[in-house]
Amino acid sequence: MGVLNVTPDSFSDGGLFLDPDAAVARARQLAGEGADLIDIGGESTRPGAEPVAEPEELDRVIPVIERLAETLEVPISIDTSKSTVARAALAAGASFVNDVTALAGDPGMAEVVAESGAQVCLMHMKGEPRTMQEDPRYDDVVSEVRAFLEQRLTFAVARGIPEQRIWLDPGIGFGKTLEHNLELIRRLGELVAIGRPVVVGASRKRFIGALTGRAEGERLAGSLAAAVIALERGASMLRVHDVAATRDALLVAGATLESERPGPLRPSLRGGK
Ligand code: HH2
Repeated sequence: MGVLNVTPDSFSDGGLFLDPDAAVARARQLAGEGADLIDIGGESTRPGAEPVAEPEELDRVIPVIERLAETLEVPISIDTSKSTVARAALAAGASFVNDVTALAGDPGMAEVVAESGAQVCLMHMKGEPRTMQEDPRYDDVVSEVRAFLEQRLTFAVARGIPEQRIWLDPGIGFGKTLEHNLELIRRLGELVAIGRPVVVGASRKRFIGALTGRAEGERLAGSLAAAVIALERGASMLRVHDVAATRDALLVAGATLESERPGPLRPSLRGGK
């Protein structure tokens, strides 16, 4: 999953792709580098981020999706927690909804996903972006995240979204300390055991900066280490900014692991199954 933030303030690519021409070119570049899905977002969820009003979010993402939908050879994901934005994005050609609130942020979201036939990623977050990094605490982070994801999965299915269309994500960096993030990746198998494919978004995140002392743009090597371990622990999709390098790392790691154990769950991004 290649990240495309059409925002002025995202933590690593904020301001770079706010111009629709630049955003469209970036999406094509990510697809050319080997992304299987392009995740387009118009609202930053970095720690401390302020919410974006719906008209502004629509203005940022819809023109880009409209221009890409007909020509891009890979599916498009809309990274939003607003049902109106998801509905418009799906109408414009997206086929995947990446909701960092796991359908809990907007009461209309489950229905939009259910009716459209789109796939959906349900992510764990403790609190909300503005305040989530203020001393997050868990008894056992993996058990809590697992219980939350199971509960949101049950909710989504009860609201008419077939289980086969649902992906789960521990939400690296969303209300988690460095240790919480490392433990979630280390014990990812406990989340894979829920039985749905797991997405991991560790790319360029703050915990990598905390370990390496590097700024956002210099965290590729650390991000690749996290991606490879996540793959080895059963992740099915990695949400990343640096697609070409990640693809190579995953190809080599995947080929090396292949003979040892069955590959991770690889659901198709195209047929909804
Ligand atoms: N991380 C971010 C945003 N959306 N979605 C999923 N499913 N998983 C993630 O880990 C995740 C996500 C934050 O990263 P980014 O989009 O690069 O930054 P920002 O939120 O500042 O736009």
